[in-house]
Amino acid sequence: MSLLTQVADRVTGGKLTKRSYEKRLERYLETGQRKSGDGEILTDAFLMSAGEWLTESSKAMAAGQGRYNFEETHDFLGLWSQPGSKEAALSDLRRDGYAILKTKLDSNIVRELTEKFAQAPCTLTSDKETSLAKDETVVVDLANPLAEKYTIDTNFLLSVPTVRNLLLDRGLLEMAQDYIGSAPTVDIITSWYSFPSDSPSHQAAQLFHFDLDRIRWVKAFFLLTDQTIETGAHLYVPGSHRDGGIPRELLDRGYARLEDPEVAEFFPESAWKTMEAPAGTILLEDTRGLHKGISLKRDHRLMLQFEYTQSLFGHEPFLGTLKFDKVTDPYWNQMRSSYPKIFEAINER
Ligand SMILES: O=C(O)CCC(=O)C(=O)O
Ligand SMILES: [Fe+2]
Repeated sequence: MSLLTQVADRVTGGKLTKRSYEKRLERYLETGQRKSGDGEILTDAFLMSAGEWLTESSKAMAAGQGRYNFEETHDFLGLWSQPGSKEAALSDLRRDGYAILKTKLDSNIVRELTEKFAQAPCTLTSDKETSLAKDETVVVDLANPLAEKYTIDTNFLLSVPTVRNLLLDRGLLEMAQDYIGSAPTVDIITSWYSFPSDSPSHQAAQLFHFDLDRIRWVKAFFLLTDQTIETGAHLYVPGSHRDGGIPRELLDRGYARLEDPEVAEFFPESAWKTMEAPAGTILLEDTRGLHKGISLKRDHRLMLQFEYTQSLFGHEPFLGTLKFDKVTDPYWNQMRSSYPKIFEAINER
C-alpha cells in the first residue's frame, strides 16, 4: 500500500506545470506503461493544485473511456435493493467523501472471514523493530500480538471465494464506476489486524493523512470487528476530498503525516466524523480526504479493504508485483474475460 510510503515531498521542487503533468498522463494512456517518476509527479500535481488538476484529468478520462454494463454481474451483497439507495449513497460520497452503507455484511460472512483469516499467513508492521524478518509470515496471536499491525498475505486473501465474490460484487462495481466516472480497476486488496500501542502508529496509518495513489479512486472498507473509539474506529474529515478541501498550509507540508492539533486548526474536532460501527458495516470512502484509524486502547480490530481506481497512472500497484495462484472458479474467469479492465493489476500464474 503506497499510503505506507512517505514519498519525498515536492520532488519537482514545486515547479511542475499543469502541462507537464498532463503530458505524463497522456504518455501513460497511450502506451499503458508507467515511467519512473509518474508517482512523484502525481503527488506534486495534487499538492500544487489542491486536487484540481486531478479532477480535471479524471473528468477528461471519464469522457473518453467506456463504462461497463454490470447487468450480468452477481449481486452478492444486494447493496442497492432498496429503491433510491444507490443514488443516496452516491450523493453522500460526493458531498462528504464517505458513505456508510445501510446494507451490512451478513453475520455468517463476518464469521466465515474471521475464522479463515485467523489461520492466514501475515506479515508484521510496526514503528518499532519486530522479531520477524520483513517477508517472514506468522499466524495472528490475538492474545499476544508481536506488532501493532498484521497484514494478511494477499495471495491468501484472493484464495478465499467469499473475498473474490465481494471484490466482484455488482453493487460495489457499479458504485465504483459511478463515482470515478469510468470502468474501475482493482488496485488494492488488503486485510489487516490492528492492536493497541502506546502512541498512534505511523506505519499503521493512525495519524491524519490523505492517500495519493492515483488520480481518482474509491475504497471499500469492510469492518470485521466492532469499531469504537477504544477499538480503533476510522476517522474522516468530511468534505476534505473536494478540490481545495485541504488547506494550502497543510498541503505545503508535503505528503506528510499530520498531528491532530494541526488538523484541528483548520477543521474543528466537532466536525470530524468518527465511524463507530458494528462488525459487518461497509464504508465507502474517497481517501483523498483527510483520514486515519484511531489507535486502539484495547482488544483488536480486523478490517478488509478494496480499492477501485479509474487508472493505474502513478506508482506501480503493489498488486501488480504479485503472481497469484491460478483461480479456477468459473465466475471469476467469466468476469475476467468480460471485464478485463477490472483485472489489469491482477496477474495469475
Ligand atoms: O485503519 C484505518 O482506519 C485507516 C486506513 C487508511 O488510512 C487507508 O486504508 O487508507
Ligand atoms: Fe489512508
